[in-house]
Amino acid sequence: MLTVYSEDHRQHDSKYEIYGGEMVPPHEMPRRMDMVLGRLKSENFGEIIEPEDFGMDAIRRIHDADYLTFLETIWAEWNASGYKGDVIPTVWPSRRVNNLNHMPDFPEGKAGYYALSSETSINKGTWPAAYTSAQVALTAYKIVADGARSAFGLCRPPGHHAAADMYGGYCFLNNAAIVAQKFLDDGAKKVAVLDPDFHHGNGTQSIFYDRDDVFYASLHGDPNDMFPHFLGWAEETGEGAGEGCNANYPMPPGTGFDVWSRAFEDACEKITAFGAEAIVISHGVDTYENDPISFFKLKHPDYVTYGKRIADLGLPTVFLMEGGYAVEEIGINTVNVLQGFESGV
Ligand code: OKP
Ligand code: ZN
Repeated sequence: MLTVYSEDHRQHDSKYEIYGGEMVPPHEMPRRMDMVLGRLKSENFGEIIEPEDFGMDAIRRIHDADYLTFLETIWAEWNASGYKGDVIPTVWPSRRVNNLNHMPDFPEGKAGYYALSSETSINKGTWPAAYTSAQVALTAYKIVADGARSAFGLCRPPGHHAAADMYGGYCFLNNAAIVAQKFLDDGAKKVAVLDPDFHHGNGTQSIFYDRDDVFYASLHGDPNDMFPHFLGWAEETGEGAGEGCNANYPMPPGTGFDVWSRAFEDACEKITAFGAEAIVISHGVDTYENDPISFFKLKHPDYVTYGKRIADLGLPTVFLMEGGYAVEEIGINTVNVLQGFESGV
């Protein structure tokens, strides 16, 4: 399997994340990619190639123009306003303060307008890094569209929390949604996005919620106990034409592979019943037992097992990196899934 990767992600390197009332270094850090690259190489997994530049068209199919302009310009505006740090939102439209007919001029207001949450800082290089991350995803797509069974986009920053006009959860552009839409625009009738990342992919769900051409399935920490807290319940099954095309599997703290893999099997069966012609995997490995911000209990071999189950779907498959914060072990778990997949092809 080819891996697509660019060094451009290093430009997204914010200093701080607000976590538990403290300013800490972001859990989503550049070193994550070094660990995945190291494992890909030590396992001789396959060639690692640079992304092509496909421009903005596929990105604009998912994200609103005003939101993209915001991402491109907010750091410079923030900096010009006299603020010294990273862009960190501190005020949001809320239940009683929410006249969205006006976009505030001041950058703090703009950040709050577009932000899901405050842990996601924007620094000078965030936009070029997010742009290239989407190009990494689109290049992985192209490899599969050209006939390969699978490809791995080693994306950073990740994407599944980003909606049409919202960033947060370390995400800016929804790489998985961009690729799913590209499959459709190039002729596929039905595509699935399967999201084993520990967190609910609220962005992907919201982008496709009323549509019957994309099936979204997510296994994640119960919103009662885990970010993003306000989406990801099992009752969310899609709406309108999309009714029945969304499947959420929220699970409680301590969930191990016995329970998790049954939910995974159900998601796989639903995707087969849906009739997907291709699949995008939101490849997060923060389900790992030692992940510092998560609470599932998957172990190294479990990743091989579910990677093989993905292969059994028999679909053209684009893997896109999402989360995983047990940094020293992210490479093992990430590559285990890919090796499990290849053993099942
Ligand atoms: C991104 B991905 C409260 C905690 C926020 C954000 C986690 C984002 C995970 N401020 N935690 O799905 O791995
Ligand atoms: Zn995650």
